Amino acid sequence: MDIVVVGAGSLGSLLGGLLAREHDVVLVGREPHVGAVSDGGLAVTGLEQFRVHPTARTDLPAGGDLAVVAVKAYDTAAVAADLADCAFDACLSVQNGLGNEAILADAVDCPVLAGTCTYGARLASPGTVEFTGRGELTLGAPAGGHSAVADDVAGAFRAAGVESTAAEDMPTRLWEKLAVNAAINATTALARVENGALARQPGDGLADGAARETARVAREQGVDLPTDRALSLTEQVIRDTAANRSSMRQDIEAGQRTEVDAINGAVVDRAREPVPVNETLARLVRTWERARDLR
Ligand code: KPL
Repeated sequence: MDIVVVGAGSLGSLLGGLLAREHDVVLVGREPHVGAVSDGGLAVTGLEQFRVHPTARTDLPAGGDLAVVAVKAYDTAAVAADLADCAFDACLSVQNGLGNEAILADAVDCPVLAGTCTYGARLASPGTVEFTGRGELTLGAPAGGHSAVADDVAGAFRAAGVESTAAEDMPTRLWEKLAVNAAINATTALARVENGALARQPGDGLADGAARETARVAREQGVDLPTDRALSLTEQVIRDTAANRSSMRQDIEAGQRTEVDAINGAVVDRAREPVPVNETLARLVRTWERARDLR
């Protein structure tokens, strides 16, 4: 398969590296990472160690079989506008937050799949991505139901050793992932702790509060997400990624804008009743971003 990974950050680079073992991969990203990959290939370190030689570039190619969109949520609209001029057979979002697929689907002329990915990765240096957590990729039609395209894409990912499942209940999966991200990302970023530190907080901690509120808003939106399920998934991810730095903590430590609008902000925007924990987390992170002129 000809696969273009749009967004060669930590997750995009890891997925691109894993997929390049089986498929023709183009990684679209920024300098100096792109130059390093072009010159010496992409080194994957950590849980698996290998080097692959995907094509790396800073602009989109004309098309391909699949575009995997892995850019930060605040860049989705810009990438969607660029993808509108390309010819892809399918597009898959593996981004954090809600609403990315709708933005893509408005712009492109091919099926758009939603994906949730729990693989852990860290860009160690230009040309090197550290594989920090073995997870899984779940993908399917954003509104739910069976998708033959999702079956094909999941099969292509599995052929490259990426644990992947085509799912028919993506709305629930997306809200489950949102609850986990709402709980973990801002709290670990603001407190500058590894994900595992949240396991040592009392049951009424901030992370739990954010997950509870997110489950309630999901139900308000007609998605069946029991509070217990949101809490147990959050606990499980905290355990599975205990040593990892969340993507929002990585953003803050790199002095970059975060995805808070698409995570805690998305919960606040969709809530019918007050969501004070998500609101406070979103405000604190936005205060940090404004102080650095990042928004
Ligand atoms: O997806 C993540 C992220 O960091 O964005 C979690 C699941 C919180 C793992 O770190």
